[in-house]
Amino acid sequence: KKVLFSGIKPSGELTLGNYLGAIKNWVKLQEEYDSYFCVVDLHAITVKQEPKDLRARTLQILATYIASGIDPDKCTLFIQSHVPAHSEAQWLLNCFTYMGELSRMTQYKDKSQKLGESISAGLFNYPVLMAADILLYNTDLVPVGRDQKQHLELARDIAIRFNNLYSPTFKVPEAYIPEAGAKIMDLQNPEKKMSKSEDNPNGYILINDSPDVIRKKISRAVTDTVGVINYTDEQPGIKNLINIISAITGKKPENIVADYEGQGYAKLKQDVAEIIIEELKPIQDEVNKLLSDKAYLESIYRKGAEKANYVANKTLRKMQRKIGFIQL
Ligand code: AQP
Repeated sequence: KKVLFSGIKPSGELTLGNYLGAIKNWVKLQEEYDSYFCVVDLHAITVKQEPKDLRARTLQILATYIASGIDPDKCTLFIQSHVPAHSEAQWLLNCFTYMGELSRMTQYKDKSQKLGESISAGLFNYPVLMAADILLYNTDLVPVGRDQKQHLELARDIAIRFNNLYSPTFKVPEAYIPEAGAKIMDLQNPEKKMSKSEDNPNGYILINDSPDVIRKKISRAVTDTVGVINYTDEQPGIKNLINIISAITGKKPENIVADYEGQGYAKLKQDVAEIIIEELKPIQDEVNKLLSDKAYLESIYRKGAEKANYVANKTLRKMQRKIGFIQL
């Protein structure tokens, strides 16, 4: 079986973007691949985190994976910091990555603009840690939203560079960017992707939002003055709502447009809200159930850590040997 790796960072509550761009697709892919799904807590601390919240969210994300249909018996579910090889491999790979490459990453540029002087070195190095995550498991495929494509390309470049410098060590991973849900946009600013660390809560739907909150946020979503439902870049707000329906129902955007011929934005918004509520309700109920059984969650991440440590340490030892470290 080919290997698949992906993860989400516990830097905020999960959004509909994380769900449609990542988790929902993993559920399908797990049948076909030897899958590793990680909660990437080391990535989360690249920006300031409250320890109590970080702990709670880490478990919540793990529970959301399972509640969404990721099967712990088929996949390896683990927490990144339980596998120290990630941090160590990152150091090694740092020495094969150029400052110039990292400073060209758009996510870094966006976030550093927002944070100014107080940006951490960790945020700058973030893509190297992501490369380590992926390369340690001999990953073939990395399902990500479109926003992560550039980071994945860097991981490929680093792998190829290391392989050429020493000898074939890493499998060179491919990105898998599913069309539906590839990029869900901010409801208040549909030129920007929906993000869990966005300040304005009206911009995102949380997986955990109540039906009333979902209805309110969708009804306030920014649209346009055209007044006709089309699927076009000229109407990014409407396009985003259509994309959300498409990602949830599997319907093609052009068929959704046809369904709404002659109808107004209010009807479209009402329907989007109900479709989201119906999709999220069973997940919310299951997450709550899982979170009340901490012993079960612990058994899952312990089992996951054991398998992940075994595989990751093997790759790490290989890297150390090739670099020229004396091994114990
Ligand atoms: N808006 C989105 N549309 C589609 N996919 C998305 N993803 C994130 N936002 C969208 C996908 O979710 C996965 C996990 O992402 P992450 O948490 O590791 O980092 P991120 O991409 O930086 O996510 P956020 O929500 O924007 O977090 P913050 O605000 O903390 O930076 C990835 O597969 C990503 O593509």
